[in-house]
Amino acid sequence: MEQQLMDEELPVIARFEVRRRSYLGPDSVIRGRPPAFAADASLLIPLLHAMALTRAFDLKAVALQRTGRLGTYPVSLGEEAASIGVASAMRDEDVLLPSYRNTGAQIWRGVKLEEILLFWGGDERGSFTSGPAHDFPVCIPVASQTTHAVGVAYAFKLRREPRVAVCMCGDGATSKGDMWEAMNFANVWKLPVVFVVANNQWAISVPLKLQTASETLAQKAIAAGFEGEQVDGNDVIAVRAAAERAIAAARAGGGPSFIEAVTYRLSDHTTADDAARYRPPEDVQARWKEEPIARLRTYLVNMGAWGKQDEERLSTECQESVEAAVARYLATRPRPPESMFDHLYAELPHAYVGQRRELEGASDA
Ligand SMILES: Cc1ncc(C[n+]2csc(CCOP(=O)(O)OP(=O)(O)O)c2C)c(N)n1
Ligand SMILES: [Mg+2]
Repeated sequence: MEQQLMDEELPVIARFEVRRRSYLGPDSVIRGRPPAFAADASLLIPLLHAMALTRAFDLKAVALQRTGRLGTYPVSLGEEAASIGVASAMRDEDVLLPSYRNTGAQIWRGVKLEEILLFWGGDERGSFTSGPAHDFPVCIPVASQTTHAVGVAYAFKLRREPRVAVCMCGDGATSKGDMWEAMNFANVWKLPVVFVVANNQWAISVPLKLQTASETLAQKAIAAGFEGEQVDGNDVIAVRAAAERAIAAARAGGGPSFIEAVTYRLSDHTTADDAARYRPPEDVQARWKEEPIARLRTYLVNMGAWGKQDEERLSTECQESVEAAVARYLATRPRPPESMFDHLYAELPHAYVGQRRELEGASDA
C-alpha cells in the first residue's frame, strides 16, 4: 500500500500575491518608478485644486448642516486623493457609481457644488446633475452599487462599447454579500468594471479589525479569480496610476480589477456622528501627518511649481466657488408638494389624481 502523504507534502496547487503601490510618501518624497505624469506639474496642479476645493466644500457643508440648512452630510476629509485620483483616470464616457463619500469624484466629473448641496438638502433634483448623465447618483445603501456596476459593465460588453464602470465603496462594503456576488459575476463574465474600495479604517464606529480578519481587502478579489492591488490611498499619484492601469485593462477586455486604497477617515462618519466617543482624538491627530493635500502641495513646492501666491490664489478661488454655490443653493425654491407624485408612475393611478389636485395650489412655494 502506498504511504499516505503528510499534510505538508501535499502539492501546492495555487499561490496568490497582493502588491502594494505607493510613490509619493507622507514626506512628499517620490520613491519607486512612478508614471511620467508624476513629473508633470500641469497635470498635478488640477489634482491639488480639486482636492482643495473638495475640502473647502466639505467644511462649508458641515457649517450649513450645523445651522439647519443641510441634511446629514458625510465629510471626506483626508480621503480626497482616493476620489480624485480615481475620477481623474476615467474618461467621460465611463460610468462612475459613487458612494456617499466620493464628493471629490463627483466634482471632478463636473457635478456642480450646488447640485451636491441640493442632494444633501433632501432635494432629488441634486441627483440630476451637470456631470455625465450616465453617471449614477450617490449610493447610500452600502455595497448596492457593486451589483449596479456589474449590470452597467454587462451592458457595455453586450453592446461592445469600450467603456468601463467604476464602482467606489468603503471597507464596510467588503463584508456585504452584494459585493461578493458582484465580484463573482464580474469575472465569470469578464466585465469591464473596476471596484475601488476606500479603506478608511472605519465603518461608522466599527474599526477594520472587527470588520474583517483578512490581511488585506485587496485579496477579496482573488477568490473571484481576479487581481486585487493595494495602494496608498493618500498618495494621489499612486491612486491615479492604479486606476489608469485597471481602467485601461478593463477597456481592453481584460476583465475586472479591485483597488484597495488605504486611507483614513479624519472626520466623524457623518454630521450625525461623534467619533470622539469611539476613537481617541490623539489617534486621529497622528494621522494628519499622512493626509493627501499637504503631501502633494509640498511635492509641488519642492519641484518649484508651487508657491505662496499660488496657494493664496487657490484658497481664494475655492472659497469663492463654494460661497457662490451656497448662495445658488439657498436661493433654490423648494419643489411644490404635489411634485411627490411625479416620476413614480408612467400614468398616475386614479387614487392619487385627486390627492395631487388637492395639493396643487396648497403650497406658497
Ligand atoms: C445596506 C446598508 N446597511 C447599513 C447602512 C448604514 N450605514 C451607513 S454607512 C455605514 C458604514 C459604511 O462603512 P464603509 O463601507 O467603510 O464606508 P465609509 O462610511 O467608511 O466611507 C453603514 C453601516 C447602510 N447605509 N446600508
Ligand atoms: Mg470605511
